Amino acid sequence: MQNNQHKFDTKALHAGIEPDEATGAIMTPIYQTSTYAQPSPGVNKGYEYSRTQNPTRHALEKNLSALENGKYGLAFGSGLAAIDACMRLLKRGEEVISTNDLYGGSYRLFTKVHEQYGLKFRFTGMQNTSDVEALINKNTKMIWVETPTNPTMNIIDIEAFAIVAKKHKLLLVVDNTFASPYLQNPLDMGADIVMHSVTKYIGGHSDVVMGFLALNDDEIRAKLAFIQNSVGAVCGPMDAFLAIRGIKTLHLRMQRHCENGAKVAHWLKAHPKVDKVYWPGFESHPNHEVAKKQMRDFGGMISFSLKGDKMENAFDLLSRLSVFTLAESLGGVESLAGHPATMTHAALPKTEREKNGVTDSLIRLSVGVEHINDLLSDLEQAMS
Ligand code: P1T
Repeated sequence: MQNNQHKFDTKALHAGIEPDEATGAIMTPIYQTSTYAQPSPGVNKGYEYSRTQNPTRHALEKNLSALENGKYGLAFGSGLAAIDACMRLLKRGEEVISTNDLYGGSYRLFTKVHEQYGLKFRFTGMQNTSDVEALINKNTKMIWVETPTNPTMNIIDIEAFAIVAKKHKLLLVVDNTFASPYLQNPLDMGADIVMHSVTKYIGGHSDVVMGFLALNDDEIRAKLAFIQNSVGAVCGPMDAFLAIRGIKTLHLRMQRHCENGAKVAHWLKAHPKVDKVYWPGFESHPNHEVAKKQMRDFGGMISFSLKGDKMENAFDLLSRLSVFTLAESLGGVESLAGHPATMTHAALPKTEREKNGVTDSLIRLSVGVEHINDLLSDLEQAMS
């Protein structure tokens, strides 16, 4: 069923997914093959070698690009592999302006890998377009936006930066991992490429590491497919199958993530031991209006700090949790808690992370789909 005019919930199940031609199997088969028989040289059924094309991966790419309202999709071996492919669109000496509050692994890839090969990264808050415009020079080629940001949940105005990018002929790439395509579709707001760590909400079951790019431009698609095939940054067919299966319930899971997220955020805000709560659904959030404009709901990611900002208090709380699991990652059905300063954002120098609010007591929650009463009681007992 290819009809991309369907609503999100219908597309999640059906876009790009056809019953198997050979058997009628409803579920896309796992084409666990590296190669394909050719009747004669140069004659094939569209598949030659699985680094270049694989039918299970292809079905996932069609499905997920439809959810981002994109013409094309490319699935990678991880979120970072997808980000890396975007950077390989650029040449030595060219520059990227990126939000300064972003996943620590993205920061590490930019500063420790791509700077070595001659790319230059300029980091800024991205709360105003004028701060970004002040950094644009003749070498600037890309604006890298992550929104909501990891872990302090800043919201960046995608439409406003799409206008800046068009004006200066820059590529606008949006890391949409925290929102998922259910909450936000950056291509509709003028972004050139949308990037996902499929590992998170899209896969949804903490059983796959995968990345994804969706886009509309034919030329950029050809360049990215060339890079992906040349570098070999592809996901395997089994993982593509698991992602397809996960996506079938993305809309249902996201509804509960948002519902539980709102309740946990309000509960934390009222707690006497909690200092700051970072969640874009609060009217007091500095970018609440932008969040309302570009997101359909506010998601299940929340960060909070403790009064006194002591690392040992954060560690103590984290070790007492039992329904929330202390672990890296996010977006799975089960609730996770993390300590960004020593876990996901350990790659950032202390001064940099503290400037962005990643203080010693900051705790990040990925609120799952369990019963809300169990989540709140768990937090209550861990706090006391
Ligand atoms: O882990 P991987 O699939 O390679 O995705 C990297 C990535 C990219 N962008 C964002 C916003 C992310 O949050 C991540 C991965 N993040 C974690 C593992 C984490 O716990 O924050």
